[in-house]
Amino acid sequence: MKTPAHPMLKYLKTSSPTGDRLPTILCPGCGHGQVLNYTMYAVDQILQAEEAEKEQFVFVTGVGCAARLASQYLAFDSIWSLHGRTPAVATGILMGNPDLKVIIWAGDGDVAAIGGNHLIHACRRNIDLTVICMNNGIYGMTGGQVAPTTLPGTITTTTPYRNMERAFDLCELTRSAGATYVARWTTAHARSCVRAIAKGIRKKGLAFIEILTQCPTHQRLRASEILQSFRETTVLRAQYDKEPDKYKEHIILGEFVDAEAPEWIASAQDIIRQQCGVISHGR
Ligand SMILES: Cc1ncc(C[n+]2csc(CCOP(=O)(O)OP(=O)(O)O)c2C)c(N)n1
Repeated sequence: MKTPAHPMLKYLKTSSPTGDRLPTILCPGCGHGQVLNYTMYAVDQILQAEEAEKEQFVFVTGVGCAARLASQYLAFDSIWSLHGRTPAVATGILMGNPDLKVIIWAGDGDVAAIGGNHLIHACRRNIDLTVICMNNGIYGMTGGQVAPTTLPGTITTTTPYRNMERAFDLCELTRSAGATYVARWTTAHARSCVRAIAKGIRKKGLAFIEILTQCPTHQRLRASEILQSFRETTVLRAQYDKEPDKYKEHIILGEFVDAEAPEWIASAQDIIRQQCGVISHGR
């Protein structure tokens, strides 16, 4: 019997500039492919509900394994842009056409190390972007080096004796910088990821969704072992709030912000309208 095609294949290109669309360049067991899948399910929900058209979606990526997912594989408008500069490129796209649904797919190194400054200012301005950070806790593409998200004590290729630095809590960082939707899940929480991404896309403002992903190649563990550890080392926010002492070593998952605040592009458009009376953004 013929295996039915995966329902999200309809959103992938039938061929890529480098040849066949599949398999992807990702290593076996990499969690980034799961994030691609979860994002497509969220986009599919929005398209099925006729809340947006396919042509309104634009994917922006920088550099890294996570960044390779969009232009090579997606049958959506996309741009493979500059390392860490995705919020700046995405802001330009939205200024040109504020009706677009702009989604950034970024690695933790991309958006929190070289791009950390761009990220916090995009949050502060509350720009209508959905930033999906695939956090594998290292620089995957360049060989597993330590990142600002690497947990203390972790052995990486550049911290062979152990990482002595503290890690950024990206949800705390983006919350305090002004993002109006912030959530954290892992690749082991498929439905929650899809729900959070769909909510982020619907949010008029900056949505930051951190998804902890596995890198079996550099973490030197099987994907199944890392997924199991995601279940064991994390706790839902509601549970943590009830028993904070019990879960003080755990990573907290859930929604941290779901708020409303003036959105930067809309405010800029208001000023242009007041000053010039007309706005044309090419539609
Ligand atoms: C300006 C610049 N600096 C550094 C690099 C080298 N570099 C390529 S990808 C990368 C980080 C990738 O890590 P991450 O963003 O976490 O993505 P992953 O590969 O883990 O998905 C770095 C430092 C580069 N390509 N360009």
